Amino acid sequence: TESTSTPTETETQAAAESAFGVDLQAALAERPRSMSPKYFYDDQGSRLFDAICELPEYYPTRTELSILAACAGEVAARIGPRPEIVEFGAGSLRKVRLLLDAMQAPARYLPIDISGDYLQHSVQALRAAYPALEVQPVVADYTQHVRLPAPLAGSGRRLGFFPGSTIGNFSPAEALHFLQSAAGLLRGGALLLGADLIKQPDRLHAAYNDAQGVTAAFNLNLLVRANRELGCDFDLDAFAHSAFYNAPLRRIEMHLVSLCRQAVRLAGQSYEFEEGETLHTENSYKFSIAGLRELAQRAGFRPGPVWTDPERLFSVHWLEA
Ligand code: AVI
Repeated sequence: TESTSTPTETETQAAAESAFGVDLQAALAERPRSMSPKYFYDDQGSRLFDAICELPEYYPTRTELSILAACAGEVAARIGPRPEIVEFGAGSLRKVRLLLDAMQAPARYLPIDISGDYLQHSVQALRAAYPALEVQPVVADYTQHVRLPAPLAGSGRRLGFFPGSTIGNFSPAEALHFLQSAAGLLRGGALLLGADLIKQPDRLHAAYNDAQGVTAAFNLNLLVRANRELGCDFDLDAFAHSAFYNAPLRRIEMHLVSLCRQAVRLAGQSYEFEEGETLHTENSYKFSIAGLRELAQRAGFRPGPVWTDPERLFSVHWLEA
């Protein structure tokens, strides 16, 4: 039977004990309040993110695609024949297809993603488009320790792929930790890493405050999700999207701002918001090319070529593991 739209008390209690519920309770109890951006990506959040990538103001996706189209041949030559491609996340089929099309007989594609459903979708699409390619999904949280299957007999080097500047959503310590584990996983191969660059604040501001309000809907969807999954009572009209560039910290910050003094319920507890108080929902760090290379080096990579666009909005880095 289908569940009704109003959850029972037991269902709400169970939901409150989920990772999302536990983390939201902790966030509401602390000051300042902050949540991990990973909770944006339920079905609706993933759809909204796809819509963000199409927005005129959101330059990273189309810029990175143009860089990848231009450098794919050189990437293929560098990694050599029969490579195995390991993608961290599985949300960028268009991007990995640019690489696969340029490769000399890629041996295997290993997308690592925490969402089994999303992985299945990517896997099916790629199998249909590349019948000769072995596609082996790995359901795991790539921010934690991951074990990869042994290399296929006769395969060449491993190429890690982490596009989209998702590295910018990690804290500096998390980014270093991620790169250290990636260097371990890819030893003898390389990582192709996409990173958004520091630029004029107004350009950054526009990318996270689009005219159509899609980024605002993406941010507020966190509260929609909390209401649906955890039985919270966030008043969606009493919170507003706020995104700004914090120049000294080189990051876009996204917050949900309380527009009045109000209380919100979660799992039998009430949490007060003052007018103007925020729930910090995301950081999106921006990098200098030199800063990113230095970080990669500290993590155990040997930085190689960097490709960028004529406006120097975005960068793609070759990091030898
Ligand atoms: C997924 N990530 C790299 C995006 C970013 O730009 O930090 C998420 C996003 N947040 C708001 N717009 C897009």
